[in-house]
Amino acid sequence: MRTVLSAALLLAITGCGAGETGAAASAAAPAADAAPAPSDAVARFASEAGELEVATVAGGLEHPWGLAFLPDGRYLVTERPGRLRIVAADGSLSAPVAGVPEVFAKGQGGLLDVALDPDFATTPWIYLSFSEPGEGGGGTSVARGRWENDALVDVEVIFRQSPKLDSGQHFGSRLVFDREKRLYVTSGDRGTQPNVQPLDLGQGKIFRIERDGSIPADNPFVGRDDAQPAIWSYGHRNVQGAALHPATGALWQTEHGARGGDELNIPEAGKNYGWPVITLGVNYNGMPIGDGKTEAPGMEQPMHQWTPSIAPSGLAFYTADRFPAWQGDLFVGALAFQRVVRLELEGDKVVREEAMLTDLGERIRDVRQGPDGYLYLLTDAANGKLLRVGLAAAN
Ligand SMILES: [Ca+2]
Repeated sequence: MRTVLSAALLLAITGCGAGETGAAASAAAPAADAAPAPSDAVARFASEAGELEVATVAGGLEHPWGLAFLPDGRYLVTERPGRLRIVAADGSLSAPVAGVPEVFAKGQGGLLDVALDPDFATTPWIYLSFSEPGEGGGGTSVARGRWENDALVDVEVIFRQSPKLDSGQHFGSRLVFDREKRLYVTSGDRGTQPNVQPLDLGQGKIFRIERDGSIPADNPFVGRDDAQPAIWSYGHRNVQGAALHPATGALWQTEHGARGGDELNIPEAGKNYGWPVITLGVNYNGMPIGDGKTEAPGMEQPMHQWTPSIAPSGLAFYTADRFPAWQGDLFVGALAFQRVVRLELEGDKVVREEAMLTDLGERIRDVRQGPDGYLYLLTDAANGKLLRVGLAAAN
C-alpha cells in the first residue's frame, strides 16, 4: 500500500528541503539486489488533467540518474555509482555497459547524465556526464564513446570542469544539445561559493561545447584571458535539470537553492544568474547567505522559484500528441518534495503550477518525454525504478 506523506513529514525526513543531502547520505547504502521482474500493475493517481497511470518499467536500479531512449526501443539508464545499463522493453537490465569511465563516486558524485548524439543514426556516439577523479579530487566531466554492439568504444573525455575539488557536493550535471548540435553541460558550485562568480574557475557554470569538445567561436567569453572559453552562463548553484525549449530553441534549466530559492532560469549567453551574491534562499541553519541580497545590478532574476525547496532534478517539455492536455507544459522532477511539478507556460512565463504524484512516495531524479509520448521518470533510491506515466482517459 502507498503511504501518503504530509509535507511536514517530508521535511522531517529530508531535512529542510535539503534534497541532495538525503541523496548523499544514502550513497553508502548497499547495492541493490538483482533486478526484480517488472510489475504489470499500474498505480493510479489523481491529477488536474485526469487520472494518471504509473507503470513500473524496471526496478533494481541503484540511484539511477539519467535516461535516454535508444532508437530500437530500449532505454539507457545511468546508475550513480558508475554503471550504464540497457533496459529492455520487458524491464530486464543488462550487465554494466563496457567502456564507461571511472567515476569519482563520492557523495553526490558518480555517473550522471546520458545523451545520444543528435545524428545518432549516422554518428552513433553516446555522451556521459560524470564526476571524474583526478588531481585535487573530482570534477564534472563529459566523455563520449561510439555505440557498438551494446558497448562504448573509442571513449574519450571531451570536457573537464577545472579545477577539481575534494568535495562530494554539487556536480550538476545535465547534457542538452541545441539546434546547432552544440552541447550544453551544466555543473554546480561543488560546495565552494567563492569559485562561482570568477570566470576563470569552472564551478557554478553552464558550459557550451562542440560535440568533439572544441569551443564554439561565438561563445560569450571567447578571446578573454580572464575567463574559461567554454562558459555559457554563470552564477549557478547546482543545475540538475535542463531542457531545450521546443519552440524557441533556448536552454531552460532548474537549480537547487540552499534552504529555499530553487530556481527556473533561461540562461542567456554570458549572463550572471547571481549565486551566491543574490538568492531567495538562506543557509540550512536559517542564517542569510552572504549579505542576504535578493537582487543586484548585472544579475538575473529567476523565471520561477520554489521556497521551500523542492530540490529539482530532471526537466522536460511535453510536445507529444498522445496527451494533448499536457502539450506545451514543462515537467520538473523533485527530490525533497517528492513529486513531479507540471508548469503551464504562456511564452516564457509560468502561469500555473501543479504538484503531481505527491502520493507516489518517491524522490524523482529524472523526467523525460519518451518517443511514445509517455512521460518517463527515474526514482532516486538504492532500489530505484524507471516509471512510465500517462493519462488514463487518453489511452
Ligand atoms: Ca539565481
